[in-house]
Amino acid sequence: MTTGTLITVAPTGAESAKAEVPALPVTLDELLSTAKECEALGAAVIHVHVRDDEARPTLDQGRLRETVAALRENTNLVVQLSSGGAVTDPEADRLAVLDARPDMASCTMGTVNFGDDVFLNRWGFIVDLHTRMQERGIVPEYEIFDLGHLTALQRLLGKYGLPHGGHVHVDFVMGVPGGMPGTAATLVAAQQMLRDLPDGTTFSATGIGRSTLPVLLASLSTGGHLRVGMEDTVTYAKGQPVESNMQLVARAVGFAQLAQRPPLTTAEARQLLGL
Ligand code: KMH
Ligand code: ZN
Repeated sequence: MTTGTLITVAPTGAESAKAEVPALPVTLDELLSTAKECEALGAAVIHVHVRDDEARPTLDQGRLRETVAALRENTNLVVQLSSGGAVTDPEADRLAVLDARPDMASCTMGTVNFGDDVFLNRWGFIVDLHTRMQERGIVPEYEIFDLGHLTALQRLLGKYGLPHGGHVHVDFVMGVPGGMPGTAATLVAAQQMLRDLPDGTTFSATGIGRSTLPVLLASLSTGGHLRVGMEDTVTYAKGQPVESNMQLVARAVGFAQLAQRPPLTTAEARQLLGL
């Protein structure tokens, strides 16, 4: 049965520079006002990367804790911290993200070329993330950058069991240079592979850059959910920079409503995700 649409906003990421993308929310105040406005529009989950005073990506524990607390105080959004960080972040710091006790954290299911860089995710590190989240009652979102990452997820769940809450939710991050392409055909192929995962597994999808709209439309039409935001997309249309995360969330909500799959509330999102 097709449900409403879970909309996740990923407002900041670790890749864009504030100097080049002035609308990027990088301070706690900017993040909070973005979060509140995106929630009012229909987002239910926020995928968070934090920045330091110079707007550089950081995994500083104090900042992560302060951000989780402030989002909880000011919104009902499901708070998902990135354990991916930036490609330069050491494993120990990425694992320590879980100490900030978010509702959810990302868990990338394998290594992928990431433009000119490598986003390294060793098997042993994935196991540590998964099992530590089980112990701490944090719900993972399994990030899938390539089709083989789904096979790794099947292996992970087979060996180490279901995540906290028992529900499996994956996010297809498509169109990264070095990962799977952001096309409808690839999304359908990825979706077919979900058959090898536990019944009821849900997926959201996001397309980087110019693959944003094809992936969004393909996900909606195949029963998937949506992730949007300036982590993934800084161009709204050809030659038109994104003005704000709200602009991207509003567009996603509009498409979801047209598809007769309106946004899930934050309470419905918690139920879906097993929180
Ligand atoms: N910044 C990328 C290297 C995640 O948040 O878990 C990794 C990333 C995935 O954004
Ligand atoms: Zn991220």
